[in-house]
Amino acid sequence: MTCLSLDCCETFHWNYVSQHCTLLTTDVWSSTQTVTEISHWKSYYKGCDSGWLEFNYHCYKLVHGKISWADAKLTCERNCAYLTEITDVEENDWIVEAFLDDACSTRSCQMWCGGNDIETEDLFQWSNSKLTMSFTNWKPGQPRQKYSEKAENRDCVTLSRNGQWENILCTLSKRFICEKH
Ligand SMILES: [Ca+2]
Ligand SMILES: [Ca+2]
Repeated sequence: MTCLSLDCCETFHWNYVSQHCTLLTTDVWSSTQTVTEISHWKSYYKGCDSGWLEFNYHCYKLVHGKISWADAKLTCERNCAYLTEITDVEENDWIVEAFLDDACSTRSCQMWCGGNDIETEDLFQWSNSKLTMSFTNWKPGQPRQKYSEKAENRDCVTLSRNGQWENILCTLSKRFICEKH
């Protein structure tokens, strides 16, 4: 089915009489293939593309090229995804275990996530949803540095191997994690 080969397709309707499908972008999720069946339509959840790992109906991918936060954001968007938004401790722990534990050889290794205070200094939000952070896991002393003028220049958030977050210069080059759905 062509729906399955479309990168941005999340869920779709398949009419098994007329043999055509319609893309959906609803938030109706199921880990099983068939969600509902109404008249001649069946709804499907596509699941994660190969190379992406699934957690709580979201798909994640570590991208290894080290680039700036803005370029990382753009790269995720080109894959119909966004820089990962970490909304609770379970998601934070899972990302560390799934990606950083293996990919990091040093304790100081860190990767971009979607957190930033680019729009308003000291107001940290997620780039895709624009939501203000509720759950946070800052490294002690973060997100403000000892000298406030330093904090003003540091607007982008990384996740470190130990699970803690750090607010650093957005122009630094880091690997990053994209999230979908
Ligand atoms: Ca998330
Ligand atoms: Ca800042």
